[in-house]
Amino acid sequence: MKIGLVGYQGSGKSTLFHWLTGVAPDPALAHTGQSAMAVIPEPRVERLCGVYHPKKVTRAALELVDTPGMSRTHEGNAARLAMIREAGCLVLVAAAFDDSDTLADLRSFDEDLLLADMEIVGNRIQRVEESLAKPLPRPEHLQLEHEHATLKVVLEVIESGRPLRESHMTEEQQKVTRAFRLLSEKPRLLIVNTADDESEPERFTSLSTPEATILAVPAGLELELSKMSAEDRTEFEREMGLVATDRDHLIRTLTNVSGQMIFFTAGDKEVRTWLLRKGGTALEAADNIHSDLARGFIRAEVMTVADLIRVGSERDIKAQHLMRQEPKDYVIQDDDIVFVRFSV
Ligand SMILES: Nc1nc2c(ncn2[C@@H]2O[C@H](COP(=O)(O)OP(=O)(O)O)[C@@H](O)[C@H]2O)c(=O)[nH]1
Ligand SMILES: [Mg+2]
Repeated sequence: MKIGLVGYQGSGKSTLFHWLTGVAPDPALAHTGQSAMAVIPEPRVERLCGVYHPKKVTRAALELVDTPGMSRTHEGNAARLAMIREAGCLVLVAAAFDDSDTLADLRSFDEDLLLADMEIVGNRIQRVEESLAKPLPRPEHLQLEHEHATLKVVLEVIESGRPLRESHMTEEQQKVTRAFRLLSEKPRLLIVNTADDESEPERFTSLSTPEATILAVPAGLELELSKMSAEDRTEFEREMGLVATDRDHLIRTLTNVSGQMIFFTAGDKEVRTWLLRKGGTALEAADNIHSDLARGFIRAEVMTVADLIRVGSERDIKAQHLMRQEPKDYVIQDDDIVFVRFSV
């Protein structure tokens, strides 16, 4: 899943991208969007290494895309919106390090997304109406009528100013709108890019709601700090009385907001974390590892990291019957270590 960093020009998207991925924004890619991975920190990996002493450790990563900033004047935004459409999750960045009206920017950006959705759905309704005015075979006519009725309801929600992500769309509505990749349907995290000397980040973060988590990050400062040696950094933080942003917390929050989770595979060769959508099954987990594992899936053997650390070895896990045999449709839980049995 691509996670798009979006927002108005100059809000600090590229700065945040640089800090989170360690990859410097390339001016040549500024208009097309630039993608890089941000490794997901997971302290349980170290604990698994204590059990397996693997030759290799691999961590799952989020794919971040630095998109060209939207213009407040709406000029040239169509192409930029097309890029945002490809993302499965959005990080909305708003400036709070200058004299920007941060909260107004967040609100108005959300309105821009709603307007874009309104236009797409409205245009489709119009085209369906044109088709319905012509003679059509009955099954096609019925299908278009159904699409028309569904889209009308969706349009009403958007016109009421409610983002689709908060409207609990029915499966039918989702089916009809899926291909449009509507913007207000995407899950999103709000990041307020604060000044180096921001003394009251709570004025933003306290506005978080269950639907919209707001994090405050001095992205410019964090990027500078990340370029320093550990010693210089500690010294600098102490002198300035700074509390470093919890980058790990940010990345984990983003993983969660994007509707994803991680699961583990572990052995003497490799300890590894993998991404899976929340609610994903053993079969989907197998498919993420390799499509062959999904095709030949027999069963998954599942234990938890907590159990393994507690009893100390796989042998004791088996002896204490803590290794579960799970079928295809088992829903993977946080803390699961998965071993897929398959036939070729
Ligand atoms: N003081 C300060 N300046 C920042 C911060 N983040 C970005 N900037 C500056 O704001 C300008 C735009 O930042 P950039 O990341 O390119 O924004 P983008 O257009 O959203 O990609 C650049 O000159 C940055 O150096 C910040 O946290 N503090
Ligand atoms: Mg930029």
